[in-house]
Amino acid sequence: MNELNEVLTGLKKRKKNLSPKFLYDEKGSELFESITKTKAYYPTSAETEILKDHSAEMAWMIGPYATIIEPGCGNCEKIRYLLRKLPRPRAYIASDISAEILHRRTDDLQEEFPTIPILPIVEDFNERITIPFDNMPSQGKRVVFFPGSTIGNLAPAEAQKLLKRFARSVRKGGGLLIGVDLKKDPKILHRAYNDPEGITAQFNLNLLNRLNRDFDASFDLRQFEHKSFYNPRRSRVEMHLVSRAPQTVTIANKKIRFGRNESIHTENSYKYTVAEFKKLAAGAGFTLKQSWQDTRNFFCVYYFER
Ligand code: AVI
Repeated sequence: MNELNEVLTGLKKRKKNLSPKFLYDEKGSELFESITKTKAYYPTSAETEILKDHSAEMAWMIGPYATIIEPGCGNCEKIRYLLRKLPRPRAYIASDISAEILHRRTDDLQEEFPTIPILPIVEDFNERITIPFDNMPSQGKRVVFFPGSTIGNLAPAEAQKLLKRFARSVRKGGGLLIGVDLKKDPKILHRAYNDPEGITAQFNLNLLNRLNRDFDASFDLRQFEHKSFYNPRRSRVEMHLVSRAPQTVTIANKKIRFGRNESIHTENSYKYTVAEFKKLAAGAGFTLKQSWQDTRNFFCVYYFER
């Protein structure tokens, strides 16, 4: 299905929804980066604290000559903590869909780590995970590094499919170092997805700007409101855009009607206890070797092996 049809299909449903991938145009990616710097959005600072404090142990568990694969590396920031501690890594393979940013970030990394081969690959990890020199023999482990609780943006069944793809990529004996947000007091979750500066609201509403630009839509951003809340029954934070009034919007000449308070569901962010995530990963063939949490127990980094 092309993207316009995907958008129209989502908006014609009784419960309107859009894929969270539409949140990340250039402006959306910038806004997401700003979210990670707010005080309210704890996952980034909590995960960074864990990586800073425990990367030596993580590196020791991974061992020498490892090939590290980071699907969707974004700004390639967090891998630095691991690369500083890994004994003689064989390569760091970083993939992302945005070629320009990827090459800029991996050039900087190569300068910082001149002895480690850094290999950028432009691709969408939801479609494939390419490993260069796949058939060359190697001594060390293959390890997928997947921080940021990106796995939480997929429903559990989809998340498990992706974990299975990771398991195939790292082969038997390979590892998975993954950061996943923990269940916690809903008040803390609520604040993280409704930051007082209003950056998450801008991030969510920017999706409508994108539809206006890329799909010839007629959304008036003032007529929609950001709404985000924890749904305890589904163990997820939901993000919605709520229509402030009855209105009709056109997208590529198709009319979409909105009732007052009708919402477009734009993202889910699933939260897991350690036991729940361990079980999800076990279903993909991974065994938990170690896990680390920040001092507030908000976030968890897990090391699994296949
Ligand atoms: C990218 N992802 C892990 C973020 C999250 O927390 O689910 C996206 C996000 N949405 C709103 N704030 C941050």
